[in-house]
Amino acid sequence: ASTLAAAAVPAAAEPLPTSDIPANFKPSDDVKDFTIREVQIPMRDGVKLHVNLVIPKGAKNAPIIFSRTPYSADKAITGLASNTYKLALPLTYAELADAGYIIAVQDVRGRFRSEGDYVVARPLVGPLNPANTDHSTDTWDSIDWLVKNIPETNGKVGTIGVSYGGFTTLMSLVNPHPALGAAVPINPLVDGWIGDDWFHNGAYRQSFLDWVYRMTADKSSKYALQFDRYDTYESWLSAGSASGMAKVLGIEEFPIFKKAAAHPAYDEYWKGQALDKILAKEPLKVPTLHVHSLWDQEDIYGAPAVYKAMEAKDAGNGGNYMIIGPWQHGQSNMASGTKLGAIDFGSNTSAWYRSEVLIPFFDAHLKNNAPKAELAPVTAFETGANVWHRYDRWPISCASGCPSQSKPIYLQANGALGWKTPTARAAFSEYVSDPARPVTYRERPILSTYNPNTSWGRWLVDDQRFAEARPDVVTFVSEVLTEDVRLAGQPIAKFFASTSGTDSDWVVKLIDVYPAEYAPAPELAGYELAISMDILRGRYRDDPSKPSAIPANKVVPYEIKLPDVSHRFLKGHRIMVQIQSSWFPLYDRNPQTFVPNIFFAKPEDYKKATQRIYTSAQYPSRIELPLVE
Ligand code: PG9
Repeated sequence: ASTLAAAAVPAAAEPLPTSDIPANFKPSDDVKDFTIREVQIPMRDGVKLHVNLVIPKGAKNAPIIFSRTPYSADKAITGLASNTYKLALPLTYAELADAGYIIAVQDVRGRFRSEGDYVVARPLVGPLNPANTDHSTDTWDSIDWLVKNIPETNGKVGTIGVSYGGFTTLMSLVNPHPALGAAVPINPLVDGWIGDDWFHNGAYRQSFLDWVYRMTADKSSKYALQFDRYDTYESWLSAGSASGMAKVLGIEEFPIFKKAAAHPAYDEYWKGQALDKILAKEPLKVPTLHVHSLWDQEDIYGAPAVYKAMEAKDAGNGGNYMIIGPWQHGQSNMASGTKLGAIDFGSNTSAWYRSEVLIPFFDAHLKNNAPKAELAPVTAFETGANVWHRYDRWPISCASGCPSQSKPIYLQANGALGWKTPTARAAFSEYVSDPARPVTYRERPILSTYNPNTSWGRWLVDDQRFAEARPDVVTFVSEVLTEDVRLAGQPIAKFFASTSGTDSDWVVKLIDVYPAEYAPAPELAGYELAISMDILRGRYRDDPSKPSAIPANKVVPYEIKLPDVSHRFLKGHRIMVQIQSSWFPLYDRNPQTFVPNIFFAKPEDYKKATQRIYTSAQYPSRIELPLVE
């Protein structure tokens, strides 16, 4: 007993510590397969930008993969405490580190640990940016520093990023640093007015107020938006207009909201920063792999648009590539690509793209003595058939100048859809669009975009039967197909419509209707899978830069260029088109009365309207389908 008692009492010579936290401790890197180096890189104006570097142990002559993000360079290397980069890094970075690359992630100017002012998607120096730095100069200065200060590198850099990061990746191509050897813009923001994050053909994507709040209320996204309802449908309806909601949220003075509200039309503010237009003027110096997602709920316009713009500069097929996959926004690089919502692709399409296309592409252009990558100029997954195709161009089918020619499918009387030109003398389908009961873009409840339970990323593959059932949605459907119908390119809706109002939105959806009995997946019987859909704000029908009232009760022609498709309607399926006049609350409501600026429409401006979609010989409404014979 006396020995035990002696052991329990600390030796008198050792005083109890005043703190359990050691004064100097550095975690051992010995057990890790990477080291982290944090650097502050000075830009030409003295502002320092923060970079986290993940360097595989023993790296020598390693190329650098460089990303620039507004969403936190620290969060981009999430599992710092792990011992292997496989656990420490998100999917793509882990695979690239495993393939021998150094990963460098930078906080863009003014966000998180970088100094300077943050301007959302800061335009290039010029009329829209009075400063003397932009993403092009910041990338140039960073790459210059990295290749001179990281001893483990071979001096070659590749840029990569998703969405906003896709935008910064494209910016790296403007006056590129000579060490930039390859770029992979994924689902980039390219044109915020035509078809990416902020508007689609003039209709405002008000759900993005969520993003505005999170990204510009402070430097580090401390504040998350709280709506007063779980089902935000109610919140949006009672707020009235987009500016009404901005007021409710207390963000109507946020500069990025004010800029959108001050530029509702496609004016120089939007044209001057559209990256497809900008890159069309640049020489193609850096091999680029554009990554496009067919069901991209945020930036469905950007990748094919900028691919097409740069293709004009790629006469010798020197380096403009695209891959098109069956993905939601970012799914190619951040998640499994086996399924999207209820739709199964039969294999992990995103893992395949990363191992067979992405890494070989970077290797070929960035590694010393690497073999050439045997990549097709365009690699496209064909949904419906679930197969990959190697193409030497895109699109495969169009009105003229493509290997195949597009073909119209006509909206017919009595809700039919077919290849024959309509013969009816006077025919139309009619519905009443009531702004007090707008058509929702998905079934309620509609959660805020960044609600932790949101399935926002999957909404483009939602079953459209809920919409078909509404009296304010008109539907046209083909006979059951007796053979496959293959599409590869851009469908264009050309239709004739009238409204009793003086302004109107038009939403057109191209849908694959599954067979009434479907043995491969019985729960998908009758599923209405939209493969391409978009909205047009009617006031911009003639000129996106100059809105004009729609003449009430007159037949007016409209055209909507729908998102690109790579799809096979299988034998036994049917082709469907749905048309409606609201897509709420993702898009703000059109008051259906012409007002100077819809952001500031008053409650009394919102009026019911009677809409007619014409299906006659005189007014043959149709979708030009990029048919591959
Ligand atoms: N689509 C997002 C975004 C980019 C640019 C501006 C606003 C939003 C994104 O995922 O980064």
